[in-house]
Amino acid sequence: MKKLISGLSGLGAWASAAALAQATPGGIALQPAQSALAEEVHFFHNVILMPVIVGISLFVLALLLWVMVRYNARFNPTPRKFSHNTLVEVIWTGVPILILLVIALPSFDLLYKEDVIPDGKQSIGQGDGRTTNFIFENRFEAATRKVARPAHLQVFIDDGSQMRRLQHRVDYSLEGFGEEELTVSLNAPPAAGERVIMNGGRSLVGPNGLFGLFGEDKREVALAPAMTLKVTGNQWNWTYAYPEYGDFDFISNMAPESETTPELYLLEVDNRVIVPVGETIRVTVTASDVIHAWALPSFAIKIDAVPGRINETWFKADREGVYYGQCSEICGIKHAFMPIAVEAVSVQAFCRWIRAKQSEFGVERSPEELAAEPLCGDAAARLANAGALAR
Ligand SMILES: [Cu+2]
Repeated sequence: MKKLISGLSGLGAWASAAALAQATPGGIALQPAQSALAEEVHFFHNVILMPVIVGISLFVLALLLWVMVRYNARFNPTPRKFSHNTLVEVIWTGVPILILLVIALPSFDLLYKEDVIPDGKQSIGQGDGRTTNFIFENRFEAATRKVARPAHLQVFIDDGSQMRRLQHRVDYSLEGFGEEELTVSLNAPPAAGERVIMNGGRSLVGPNGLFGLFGEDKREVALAPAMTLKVTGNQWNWTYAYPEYGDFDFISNMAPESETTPELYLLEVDNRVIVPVGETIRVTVTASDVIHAWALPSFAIKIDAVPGRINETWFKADREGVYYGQCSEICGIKHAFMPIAVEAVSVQAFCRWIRAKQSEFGVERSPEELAAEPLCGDAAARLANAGALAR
């Protein structure tokens, strides 16, 4: 246990973090979804794919039984000899095309969301008890990605302890679509100390409820990545690098059986990947020897790690905790022994961990480089003032 703890020494994170998602003995269902994108994947599976599959299977089974019973030699001694039926042939060609369209359209949408890194952005306004108009800067790298519909802008009030989502037309109105600045006019001014969080972007992830027939519309604007995690598959472990934080890297090996629990054996590692909760993480994936695959079922991520090539995907952990996955491309004799463990912690804890790793690896950072670090830049300044950040 001592060796395991050393990776996170001083953070106390090892023992306290809850396992939120892992493979379980005998499990056949999908692991619980732990991000909006994974929820959307599950929605697609449960509401569209499974009913279609079950329906087709039962229909074909019924046809088979009907043919076997009604048209066997005993019940049908003199069979008819026709070989064509235009109507039936049109139906059995046309209906499968329609079924494929019903499956394909939402699945292309999902593939796009998994593959394309979202570029949503956040503008934050401070309440003072009087101001009702807040500006969302409608500027994106690609002009075509401007917020163009009310659904692409989500407005929240953050009172310091919780975020409350506001409703378009009920709580606020919008002006300036297609322009560089969108004005959010709230019906009631936020109190002093409250913040107005405006998330805008064209990439909406999460189940849409299918017109309210299957639950509520839970789509949220996917924000652009706050940071990048570089993953390299090796025979038989993973290397994780943090390019924006001095590019230190470390190897994550499977924890030996004697140092973990029976439930987590083959899933636990000696050095977990630490990421901030609630932030979009860009993941770049490659390999050093043969093809591996970095897979985290609870985030609906499975992406090949190919030597000489960089693949890219993203995820956002909504809750603090540990998420387990496994290499998912047979890569050699110890393929089953290169698990993945991602631990999502608060931004403050993440930045403390980054600082600890930087000093452990002797990463030299100028004050400017530290200040420019995503998420931790401001925290670094506060660290210098306050000594240490409370978790
Ligand atoms: Cu592998």
